[in-house]
Amino acid sequence: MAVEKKDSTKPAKAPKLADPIAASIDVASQQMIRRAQDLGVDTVFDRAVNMKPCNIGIQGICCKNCAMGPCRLPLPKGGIEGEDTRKGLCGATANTIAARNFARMVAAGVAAHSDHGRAVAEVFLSVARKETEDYRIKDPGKLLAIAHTLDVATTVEVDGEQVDRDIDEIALEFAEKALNEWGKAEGTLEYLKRAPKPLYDKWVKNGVLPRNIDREVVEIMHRTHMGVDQDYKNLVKQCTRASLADGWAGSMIATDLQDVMFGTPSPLQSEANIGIMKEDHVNVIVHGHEPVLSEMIVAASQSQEMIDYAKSKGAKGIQLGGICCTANEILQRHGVPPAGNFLQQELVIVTGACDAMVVDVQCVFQNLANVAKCFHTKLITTHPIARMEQDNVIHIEFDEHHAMEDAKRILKMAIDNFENRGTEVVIPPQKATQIAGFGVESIEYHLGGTFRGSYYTLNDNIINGRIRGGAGVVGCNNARSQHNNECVTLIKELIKNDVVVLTTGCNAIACATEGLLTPETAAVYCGPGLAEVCETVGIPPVLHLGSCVDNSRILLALTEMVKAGGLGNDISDLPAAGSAPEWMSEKAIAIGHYFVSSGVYTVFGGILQTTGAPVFQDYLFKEMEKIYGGKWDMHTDPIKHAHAIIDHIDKKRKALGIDKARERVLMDMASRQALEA
Ligand code: SF4
Ligand code: MSK
Repeated sequence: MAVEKKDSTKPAKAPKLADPIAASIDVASQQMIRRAQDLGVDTVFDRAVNMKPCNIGIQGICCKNCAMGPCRLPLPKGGIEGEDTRKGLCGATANTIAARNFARMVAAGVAAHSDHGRAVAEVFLSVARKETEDYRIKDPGKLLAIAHTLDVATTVEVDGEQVDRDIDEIALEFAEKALNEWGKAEGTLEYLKRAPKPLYDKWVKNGVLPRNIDREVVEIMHRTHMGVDQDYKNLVKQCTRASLADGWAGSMIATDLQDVMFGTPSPLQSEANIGIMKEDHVNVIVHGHEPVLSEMIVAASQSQEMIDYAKSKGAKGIQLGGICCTANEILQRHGVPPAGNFLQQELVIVTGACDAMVVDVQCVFQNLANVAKCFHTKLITTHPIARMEQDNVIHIEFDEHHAMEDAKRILKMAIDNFENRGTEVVIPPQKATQIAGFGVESIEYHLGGTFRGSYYTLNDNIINGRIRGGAGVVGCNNARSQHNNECVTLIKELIKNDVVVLTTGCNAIACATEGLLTPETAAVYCGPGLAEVCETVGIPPVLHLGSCVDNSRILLALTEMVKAGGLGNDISDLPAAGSAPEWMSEKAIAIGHYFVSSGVYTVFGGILQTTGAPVFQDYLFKEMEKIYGGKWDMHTDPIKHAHAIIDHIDKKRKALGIDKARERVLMDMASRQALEA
């Protein structure tokens, strides 16, 4: 056969450029994508049009778990008729391969969240041992409230009477017991007892109580090694064990201890989008997930010493901003505005006004280094486990024992860099106002009031039909779909249909950018019932609950709804659902699986890498519901996605016998009068 030779004299094809309007619904992002293209700087949006995903990998049916592979098991054209005979060299079926791949995503997601949790617990131990002066316990009330979860006594007997125990003693015992949850030799995780009793009993009955956080991750890696667990149902069972160790322990401990050390969030006003950057200020963008360093950067940026230093270099002050979940952490507690979400990380550098970008762990593009090289931006990595190979990246390893010193060193570097900006600074003007800082406690306060602080009022409004139900809409952006479009379209459809939304992560930043996080949104976008409740109480219909690890707050909010009564006995009885419309991270799979294993119907946008193994996918999409009351689902179209959630909520309302109440609430005045007559 004649082989056509490549003509090496032909110039290489120029890479295609993304259409900025097709790439993002956000005008500021469109402007920055265009500017990057004009300057010859490639961004994720351009790379996405030049590299298509592998058609077999995307279906979850490529195995590279041993060197006899990769073995690829494409679905036959026209689907499978009769027996599915596809198998790898070792005989692994499509179900085994897809389940192993899925399980490894769960393991990576659990590891990421929980390692973050461990780092926070270690800092908390340093605080309890008085090894650092830079951090302290800001919310002792929260520590007292969670002490019981690890059997830490808050009182001691003195002369036959119970008196308050010393808070430092409580902190030390709690810190040691919390860290033990990662590697204890016996028993099961104590934190899971915070779940409703019927749910906990379900986990006991099915033998999925996690033993310790690290072990469940290690066991997934063992089971998915070549030739170990070759039963997809048994693999899914281990996914449940590991993901529960994340949602109800690793992530939950992270959230709790961050609140204890840095303060429990309460509602506050801020802004969002690239337009928060200021031309005449030193702009420092923090990005990643762990708030331990960024808390210190916030404190240092407010110190007179640093403000004076910035002024001495010709700036009017220091403007902090965030990307991804580090942004959410410092937004929730200090009102520091996010400059953008996941897909905007390169774009903030393209402004030419980013004097330093400080990154810690997770969701950080390696290409930031290439973009930073085209501008004056100092890119600073700070975590020993997250470095970059490019030589323009500066590594300043952060240590909680001299946290303030490290933070000031980083800020000084940014301030010194202010004078190196080029003349061509372009900051898009777009920014939106937002109310953020919600949590389990503040929802209770806002909806229950000072004297009746409980979820009773929320439940009551669900029972009487003003609120149809609730949805936790969380997760990332994904360059395979238009930036922010799925998140925003889905949420608008939900609130139009009286579904109150709890949001976290990059989805929350998308909502903030599009102006959905203000109480005024209710009158514009909500159905009449939800609008009435939001206007009466003064809250947005979309409540920002924080970062990725703060999805644990959603689990606890659902638990409070069960406890408040009137909506069944378990999370699976509630008219509620979970969703990740633009997911991309392995952490999203871990979150989805702990939601499902906690009884929540959970819908993902885009595509789940399970479609190439229909039997395994059916197990996730149908069979899991019979065990835990929750199941996976997938919808690419955001409107269909929203209506799958609404249908599920209506099904649950019917089962609870509260569907008629909603019909009454939604009757217009004429129908009411006709009925009264
Ligand atoms: Fe192929 Fe089996 Fe090796 Fe996977 S484990 S690469 S299916 S031989
Ligand atoms: S940062 S995991 S892109 S939400 Fe938590 Fe955003 Fe997803 Fe990262």
